[in-house]
Amino acid sequence: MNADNRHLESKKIIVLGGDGFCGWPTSLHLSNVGHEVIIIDNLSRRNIDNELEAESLTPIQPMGTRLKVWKEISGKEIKFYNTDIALEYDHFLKIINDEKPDVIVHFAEQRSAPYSMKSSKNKRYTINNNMNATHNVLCAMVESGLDIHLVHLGTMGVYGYGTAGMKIPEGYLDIEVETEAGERVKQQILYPTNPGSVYHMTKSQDQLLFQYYNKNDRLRITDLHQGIVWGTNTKETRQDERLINRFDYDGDYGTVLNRFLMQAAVGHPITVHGTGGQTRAFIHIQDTVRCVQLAIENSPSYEDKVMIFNQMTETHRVRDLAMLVSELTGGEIAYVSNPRNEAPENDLHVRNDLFLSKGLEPITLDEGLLQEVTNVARKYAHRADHSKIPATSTWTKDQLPGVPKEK
Ligand code: NAD
Ligand code: USQ
Repeated sequence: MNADNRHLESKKIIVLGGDGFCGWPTSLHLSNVGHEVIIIDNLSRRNIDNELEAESLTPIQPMGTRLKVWKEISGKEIKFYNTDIALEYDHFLKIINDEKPDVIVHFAEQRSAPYSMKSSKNKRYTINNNMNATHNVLCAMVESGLDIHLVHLGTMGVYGYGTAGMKIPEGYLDIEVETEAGERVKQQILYPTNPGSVYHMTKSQDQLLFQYYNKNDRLRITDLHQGIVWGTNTKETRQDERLINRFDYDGDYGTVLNRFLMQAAVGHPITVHGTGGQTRAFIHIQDTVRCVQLAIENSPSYEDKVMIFNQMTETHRVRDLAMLVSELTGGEIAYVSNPRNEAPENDLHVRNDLFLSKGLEPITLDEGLLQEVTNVARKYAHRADHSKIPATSTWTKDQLPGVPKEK
């Protein structure tokens, strides 16, 4: 028996957002290890590419081709519904009632912080889409009356990055309060959120929805507080070029490490925001799919509170990543002014004992970086549109209300 299906009991799993960067390789992995997988996606991410006139560096195929190739290669069928879970509640509920899943994995949110900060329209879209998507999932779970385990992809960004040197716990903070009678009483609370963008704020709100529905309707929920995902392919997406995963590099959707790798590969300066003193949490896409599998296999029971895992494997300072990529490739580093409103320097220490205790064996930067540069960034460099690289979405606009313009 291979390590991936050691504990396998086949389940019916609906993957919301299964066409996206994390959702597609996760769907293939869960199908490969023997689960029945159904994807729901409204293809909004592909439409946003059209809107931004930006494309994945890798040549991703239409959903129909992806599923046909997977069937040819694995013999396994993945069903697909094109539905907007934020806007088409009745259709979504009908799918849940018809399919009767054991598990729902929820990736289906607008996930770019810069995109969420571009304009009022983008802020409102991100709030409407993400809040309604998550709330509709919870309502449908209750209304169906089915016993479904929800696994949601949250973010490390809900914690904020000013933790005064302490290790960020997995979701909950132990506190002590003083009662009227002067006694000290211990309590556990959700770690106070400190989001850094409208997008990150939706993930903070998601946490409250989960806490409420867990308390009121005893829903079984796992929330995965994921760090920045890097890398492109997994064991499954590597099997045929037509299964390739997306690779975002544009100023809105490209995440920092993949952007640096791509920039170095195409001869663009590596764009460090500010001093690059920001420290963030990271995880490779192969570990993402493995973590989701582990979360499914370790489902909470009715008595449990919302189970929260920190889904990250390493922390790095942005300028250190830039230097690492530069040493590996000879790429030049450019320190550019920071379009975001964020702390210029921060330390970050994170607990991730839960996944390690469940058997996660993390892929480290040392193992995967060079392979990523050679097999993906350099291979598809000819598809890059250099005009899409600069990050142009600013967090605060020049003139703040009530603040006099500087002379
Ligand atoms: P993505 O944009 O590539 O994928 C999200 C998918 O959800 C897309 O295919 C999109 O079409 C779909 N979707 C969005 N709204 C929908 C709706 N209303 N109805 C149906 N489908 C909808 O994003 P990703 O990088 O795969 O991220 C997936 C999840 O993981 C997100 O919730 C994100 O917040 C979280 N996450 C991502 C990262 C990262 O580095 N990529 C890190 C931490 C957490
Ligand atoms: N940065 C640069 N140069 C760049 C791009 C980014 O220095 O060219 C800096 C940013 O200023 C920021 C850091 O790198 O300080 C991370 O930026 P990012 O775009 O890689 O990550 P972020 O906006 O936080 O969002 C990404 C995903 C989001 C997920 C989050 C996890 O898009 O969906 O929730 O990572 S976390 O950061 O842990 O909250």
